[in-house]
Amino acid sequence: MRVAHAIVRLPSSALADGITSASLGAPAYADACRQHAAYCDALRQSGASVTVLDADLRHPDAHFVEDAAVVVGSTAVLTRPGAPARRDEPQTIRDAISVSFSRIEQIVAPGTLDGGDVCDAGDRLFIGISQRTNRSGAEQLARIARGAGKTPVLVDVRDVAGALHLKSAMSYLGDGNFVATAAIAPLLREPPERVCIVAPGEEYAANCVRINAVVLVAAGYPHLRTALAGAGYASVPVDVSEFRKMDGGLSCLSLRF
Ligand code: CIR
Repeated sequence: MRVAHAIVRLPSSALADGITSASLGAPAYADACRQHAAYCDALRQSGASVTVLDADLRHPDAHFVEDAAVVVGSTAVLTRPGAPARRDEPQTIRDAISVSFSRIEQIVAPGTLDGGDVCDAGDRLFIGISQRTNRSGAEQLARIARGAGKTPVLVDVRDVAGALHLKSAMSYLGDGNFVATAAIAPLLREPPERVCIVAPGEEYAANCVRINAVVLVAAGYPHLRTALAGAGYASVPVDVSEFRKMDGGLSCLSLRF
């Protein structure tokens, strides 16, 4: 699918106050800003126009915009994040989304859903049930997916090591091909030749993003880049190490459509 646009949000100077389970130290704001700017450049160089929203000082995780909204065909869905501290973030992105989408749906209580648990794979929409997304939220999104002509595939990732979200451990490259960690791959039920399993130690890189002709990959994971090249995909490394300290992956820094 062609990616024409991306919405991002500048990092909050309070980003270190966000939620994290990582023990990698506190992120440095200046470094995070530099990495974020380079990330935006990579999106632009891949052919996307980028809308940059102001930092949100009230929500230290709000630059992880992917969690606040999901695009399903021509519908945008405002989520209901599973972490109470992030619950108001979708409303802060509504105006930016309204510029591009006339049809906006909303996940409602008791449902919770984080966009990081949603992986668009063409005619299928993978939806993770996770620490953040519950069954009600997943089923609400599944109904919207069916209405958009997509088949929802629910995947329970609560026992998958290292998977805060579904997409912490897998990505869709297009053309029927996936990247996944060894832990999540069996749950996807895809033909093995369709799944590039990341090397041990490169699990973080399973969260990558295909943008038109290239795949953006977290910097520092050479085995995955070699595997992608072997499968015919050009890749571009993007350093997101400051965001990793807050459990963020490469995909969660943008909402793409
Ligand atoms: C959180 O725990 O919600 C944030 N600190 C990280 C969210 C990362 N989102 C994502 O991978 N989709």
